[in-house]
Amino acid sequence: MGSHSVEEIKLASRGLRGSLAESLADAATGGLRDDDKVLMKFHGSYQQDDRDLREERRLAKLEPAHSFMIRTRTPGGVLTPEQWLKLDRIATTYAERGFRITTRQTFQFHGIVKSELKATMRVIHDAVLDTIAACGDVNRNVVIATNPQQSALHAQVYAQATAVAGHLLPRTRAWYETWLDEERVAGTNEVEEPIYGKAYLPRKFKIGFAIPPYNDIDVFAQDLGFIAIIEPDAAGNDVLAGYNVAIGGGMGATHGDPGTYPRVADVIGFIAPDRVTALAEAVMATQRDLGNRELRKHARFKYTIDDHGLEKIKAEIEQRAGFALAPPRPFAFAHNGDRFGWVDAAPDGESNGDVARAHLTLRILSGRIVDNDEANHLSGLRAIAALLPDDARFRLTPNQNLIIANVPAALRDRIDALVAQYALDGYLTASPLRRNALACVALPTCGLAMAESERYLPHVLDTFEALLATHGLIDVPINLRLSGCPNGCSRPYLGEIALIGKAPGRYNLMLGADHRGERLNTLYRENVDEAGILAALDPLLADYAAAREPDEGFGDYLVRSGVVAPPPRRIAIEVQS
Ligand code: SRM
Ligand code: SF4
Repeated sequence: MGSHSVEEIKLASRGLRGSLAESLADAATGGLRDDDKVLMKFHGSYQQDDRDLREERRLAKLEPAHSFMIRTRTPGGVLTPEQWLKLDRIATTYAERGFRITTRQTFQFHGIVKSELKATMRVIHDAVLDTIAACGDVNRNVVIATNPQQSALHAQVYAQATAVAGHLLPRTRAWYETWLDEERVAGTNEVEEPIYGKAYLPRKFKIGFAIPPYNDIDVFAQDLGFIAIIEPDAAGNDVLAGYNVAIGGGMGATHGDPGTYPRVADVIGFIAPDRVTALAEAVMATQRDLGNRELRKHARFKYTIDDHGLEKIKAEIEQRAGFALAPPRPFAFAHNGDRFGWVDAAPDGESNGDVARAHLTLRILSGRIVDNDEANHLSGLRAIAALLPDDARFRLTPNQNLIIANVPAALRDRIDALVAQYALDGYLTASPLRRNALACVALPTCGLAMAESERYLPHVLDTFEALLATHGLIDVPINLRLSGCPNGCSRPYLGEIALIGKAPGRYNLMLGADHRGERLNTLYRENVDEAGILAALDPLLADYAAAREPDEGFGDYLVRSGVVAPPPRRIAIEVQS
């Protein structure tokens, strides 16, 4: 990263401007200056290179094949059909491999060359979207429950969550100046960052809103989670009473560094709905001021909490917010996956006018939307977007899937025909394993990948399905998650089975999480290849098939039968020497 620390770069950046303009104008290289690479993240983009080509280019004495990943900011992952069509143009004009729904309800485009970055950002702006704070040491895209069966509640929670997202957005005009050539007027564009200050946060910060009984956002993996508490009012109608607050979740860890670990969040109390924004600001400000700015590997909020103690952090939050948290209220999660297929929209929900509406959840493997030899999903979704009325919506799910929402009843058959024509109907026949599996991006773009993930998932699914079939378990929902390294972008430590990349072709096998997103898994085999993974799973699946209780999940069975010890709130990802 050059000679400056990230903290120095942020402080000297004049509101995230740095020398990005000069870096972008330098035609001698496809990359950016070192300090600008850091600042670029706050603009929602990463400099990457094609790792498949790295060695070949090194031998040819060429600089790496630089290109950029761009991540949008889409709180709750909601888009209009028109916005979809505009982003589709990026996928067909500037990006490689289509586009990709992420585990935080955003889109990522890969392979954009430096000279086309501005044009791409302009399309995003034209779609009334941006990429501000999609990456970097700031509050990231706020994730929001997507359950289409809870439309009225979803609308309420969505409104609150987007208000929080807007409130915590950096105020600098740097994005508009850099990408849209907004004129810089001395003195007026140098806005203060009232919440962040000049050094922003010590590290990334993540907020999510869950609506029980579904935990489709994995609320316990968030730095700050809000769990909607739904209670009957005097007339017996379900209403939003407020939120339980959970703090200190996080997945990231580093091989060989036992000071880093995945951790599930602690529920610290309950607040009324009108206190959400104040509470979110108080929690983020606590992390801003108490978080570790010396050691980036130890800078996430989970470490701040463990270093200072949960009670002290809670008191700090209450003092900053100006109110005390009430005791947490009861809630229960049933599942952390998505629910596929059509559901009718609730009449009092987000449906518009008198027309009956419905929502269709589609399975998108690894969130990758692309036209290739196997299917033309990009073209299919373009055709669907063109058919939808303005008030229909696309909703991205944090499980990398897609909901086509608010579809007028009269259009259902035509949508179904397009879904079938473009092979988007995999959700109808896929095994539960395939429907719920998550894989992070990893190779060839991710600079941190140690092993394959997205490209390996189809093979893993075929292999695991064959194994499940031999044990009569093909219809059992088992939650599988793959990550190409221990950073955990697919939230793998909440998978009933997880493979964590350790080296090419080698993974740590983690087992025993539940399917509610509440319990972490545990290291079962370290640094094993595919044969080792299958050899470890085979007898466990045989036992599970023989001895499981009705509806008992694989992870729950492994813990009940003592194969895996119930893990603590934080876990080691490798054997500690
Ligand atoms: Fe992530 C870094 C991809 C969700 C934990 N993540 C990265 C980078 C940017 C690699 C890098 O730093 O060079 C990856 C880009 C790969 C590529 O080529 O596109 C990357 N992360 C992703 C996405 C696209 C994975 C996906 O398959 O969908 C997700 C984008 C989310 C978004 O739209 O904002 C993504 N990353 C997550 C999540 C899951 C979540 O937030 O729910 C986590 C675990 C939760 C957490 O933060 O603890 C996650 N990503 C990390 C970490 C570990 C952070 C830590 O605390 O140690 C890194 C590495 C880092 O920050 O240093 C990382
Ligand atoms: Fe890259 Fe690791 Fe995240 Fe996968 S888990 S996208 S390999 S940083």
